Amino acid sequence: MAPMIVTSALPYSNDRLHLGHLRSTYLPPDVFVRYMRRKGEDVIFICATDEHGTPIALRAEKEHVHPKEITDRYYPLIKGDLERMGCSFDYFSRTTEGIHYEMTQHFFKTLLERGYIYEHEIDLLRCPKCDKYLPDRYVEGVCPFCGYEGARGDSCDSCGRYLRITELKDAKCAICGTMPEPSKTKHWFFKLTAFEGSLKEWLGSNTKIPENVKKYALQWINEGLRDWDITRDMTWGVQLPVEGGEGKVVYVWFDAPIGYISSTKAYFMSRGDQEGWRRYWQGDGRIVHFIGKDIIYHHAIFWPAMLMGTGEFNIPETIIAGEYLTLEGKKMSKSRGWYISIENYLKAFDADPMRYYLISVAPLDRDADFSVNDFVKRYNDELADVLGNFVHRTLTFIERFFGSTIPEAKLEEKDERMLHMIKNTVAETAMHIEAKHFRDALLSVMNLAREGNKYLNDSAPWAAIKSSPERAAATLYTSAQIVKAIGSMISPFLPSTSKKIWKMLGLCSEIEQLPWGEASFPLPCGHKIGEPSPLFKKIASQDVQKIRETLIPHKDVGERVPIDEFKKAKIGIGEIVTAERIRGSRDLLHLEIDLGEFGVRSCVAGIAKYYSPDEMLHKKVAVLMNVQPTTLFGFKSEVMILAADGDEKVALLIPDRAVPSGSEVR
Ligand code: B3M
Ligand code: ZN
Repeated sequence: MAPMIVTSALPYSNDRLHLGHLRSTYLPPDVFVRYMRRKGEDVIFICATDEHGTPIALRAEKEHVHPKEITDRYYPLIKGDLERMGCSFDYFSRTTEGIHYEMTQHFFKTLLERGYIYEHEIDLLRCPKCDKYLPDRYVEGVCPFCGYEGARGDSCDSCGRYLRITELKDAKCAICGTMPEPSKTKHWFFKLTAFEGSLKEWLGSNTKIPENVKKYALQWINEGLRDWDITRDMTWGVQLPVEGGEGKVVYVWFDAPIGYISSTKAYFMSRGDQEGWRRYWQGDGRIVHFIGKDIIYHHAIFWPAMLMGTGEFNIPETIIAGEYLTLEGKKMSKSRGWYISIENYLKAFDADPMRYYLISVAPLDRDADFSVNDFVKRYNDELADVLGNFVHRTLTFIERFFGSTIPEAKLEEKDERMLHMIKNTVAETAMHIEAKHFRDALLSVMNLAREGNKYLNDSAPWAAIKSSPERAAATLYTSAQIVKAIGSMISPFLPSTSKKIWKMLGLCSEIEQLPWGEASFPLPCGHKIGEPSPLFKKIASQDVQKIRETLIPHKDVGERVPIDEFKKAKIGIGEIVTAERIRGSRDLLHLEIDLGEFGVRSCVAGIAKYYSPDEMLHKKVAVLMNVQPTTLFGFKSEVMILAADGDEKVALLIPDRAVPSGSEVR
């Protein structure tokens, strides 16, 4: 088949990766590529770190270092984490390589010459206090399309739309918080509108692009495309190869996907081959991108249009976009510490169990959830009990009953049926992987292990060895063939488990070098197996808590308080008897609270943003009664209301059954 390049989205080099990234972007292509290599295809797997853009520049500015210092720090960490998870890139480059600057400038010049890039004066935002233009993430505000409050100057993370900076509502400078002002400046635009027809035709006629990608992309095209401002007022990035472009660089989303090409070129150059990269990007080369669903716009609209515009390169054959992964049912969030980093995961386990979980938990085009309990359950029930146990039982019986030698066998129908099933599974698994249905593929291998276990139980070689040794021999001959097939077919999914099985089977070939179809070639009678040992040690329930703490670290509560100190705080239940806004303050309410025998007390509470005076009235709430009194806006505040601070959602503490005012909380 024609040469194929497979890519994973290029991670920004200012942060380490977590399970969500693995699930959508890095594991699925690795499974695919490992399989394609065994099929003997001319395939390369390329990635790089995406080192430009405002998040990195902004972070550098905040840390008072050069952006390259940050990307130098993260490049080896990101690459190392992915390698330790078994991601088998042929090359992992960086977008700060010279070759990348050249390729990006080549794109810019070519598109300019062909009339797809033009200059235009526009209003951009300038921070009067920082005295500079604010590109992209230097501005935060509200999305004009969906109202999301955390939108940035270039896109909305909530609805996924690409934004123009001046469209953002309630814009603020990300460095100093000042409201920026519009100001005219010259920029370069990519004529995206010229590609509406071709993009639509490509998406409409391509049968390989999955529905989720097609649906979004076509919807956006139908909403109408707009020309795209591809330059920015900053110094960190690829300089414009044109006059008048001083002080500006290309937008990170213009240069990042070009990184796919420049990294391919870097790979071949590193092997002394100047032109090899062209095979994958030109002629009959096939391009397959794996991405997360939040960057469909960039890959299914901007990127193909850029490629079409140059007239030099092929257009992607397909774009696979993995949906989101939640953690224990909740959205992962780096800032809130709610995520599992690859780094932490690898402190507790090898790569394979997570590869297994993330590929088998749900199809790529569905949202999936990771939960520690479910992980442990699948590990124990599926990896240990189904896969591990089948392999272990088969090999230990062969060791014990046949001196570690594959016995001669007189096969009967039920043995033949299993051998037949091997052939079917090899074909079926291949079919699923080629359709990029990795979950189905893995399930079909696991199903063979499950059937193998059943077959072993039904045939009971441990009993037959006495009553009918020929039967035991046939059973173990057949089971050994199943083990071999599984060991071979599992290699794209669980590469190190596959190697272990290979070794226990006494095979010294490099599994990665063997053709896929070899999975169904039988081990010959008389072949000597190696030493069996368990593949997966079961996780005991008393260890689950420790695992959870390694995977999802929690915040420390800080300094501990001796109980006698705490007892000094007198907390009581009081009824709010009056409530009013305090004039001149947006945050404060003045309340009077009936605390029974402790009297009616005056209180100023910073709660006006969350509760209206009417909502407060007659509520019975928890109150710190002996706080040091103070005066605010002329009102005495002698007690303090207690409330839960739930991340923008403040909630009062209300007793769950009626108690008299003044009841103490202990
Ligand atoms: N650097 C990371 C992301 O948005 C971004 C991908 C670039 S792919 C060319 O997920
Ligand atoms: Zn939005």
